[in-house]
Amino acid sequence: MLTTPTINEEQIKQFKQDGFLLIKNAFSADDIKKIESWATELATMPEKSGAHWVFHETSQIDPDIELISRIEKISPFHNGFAELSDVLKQPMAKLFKEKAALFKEKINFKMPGGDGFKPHQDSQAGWQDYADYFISVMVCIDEATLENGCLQMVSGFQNSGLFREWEPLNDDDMKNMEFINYPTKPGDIVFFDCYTPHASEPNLTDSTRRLYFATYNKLSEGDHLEKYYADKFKSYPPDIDRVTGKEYVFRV
Ligand SMILES: O=C(O)CCC(=O)C(=O)O
Repeated sequence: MLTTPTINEEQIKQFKQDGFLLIKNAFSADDIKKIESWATELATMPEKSGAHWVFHETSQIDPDIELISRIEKISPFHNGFAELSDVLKQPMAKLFKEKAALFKEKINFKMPGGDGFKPHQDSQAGWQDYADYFISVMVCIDEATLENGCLQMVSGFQNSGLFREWEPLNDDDMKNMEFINYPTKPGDIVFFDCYTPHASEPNLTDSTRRLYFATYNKLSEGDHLEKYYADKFKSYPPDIDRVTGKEYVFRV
């Protein structure tokens, strides 16, 4: 069994103040060894329609190389990640002050040559069609550094509301924002509010940087995971389900 990460009143205060919270060594070395082996296993599981969702990208270093960019919708198909997304509900419930429901989850693989993420708020991706508020938690699987594209977070903008839907932040939005690098080690976790601006750089090193992200809403706002993925399937299905010749555009 995995350890359940704990969160104290001081940390809850810090989360409310900054819009995010880094907890170092939230998972032990043994736990992270398990999580790492699950992520490796997941990447070798056959891609098939109706299972976990695998997305690929072209390497920023060598355009002839195709990489796994991310795998989504994991818990329904993997007992280990089902356990992980379940234990994370407890600290989430402390932040929500009520029970949490899993909304979505993914591992961003950021293999060597994997692209970065433009500055954005997560809710810009149409999330408010499902619930008013979400919190995500990142679990660091491989060390994330300045060189391989660690998270960059902006403090204190979580109460600014949504800048706009379906487009990342622009220069005007960001004129008063300071993006700070948050390098993390395996076992560290970061909670962040769906309005907290964040970004990351590409991975131009020769090793993979995997981060697991699980997003939750308040249970009183419903269980939306199946509906969210059914809706997303129509506009941005996993690569295995794509129609040849049709263009699919990643937004935000
Ligand atoms: O994996 C990363 O580097 C950042 C991920 C991110 O910002 C996102 O998925 O919204």
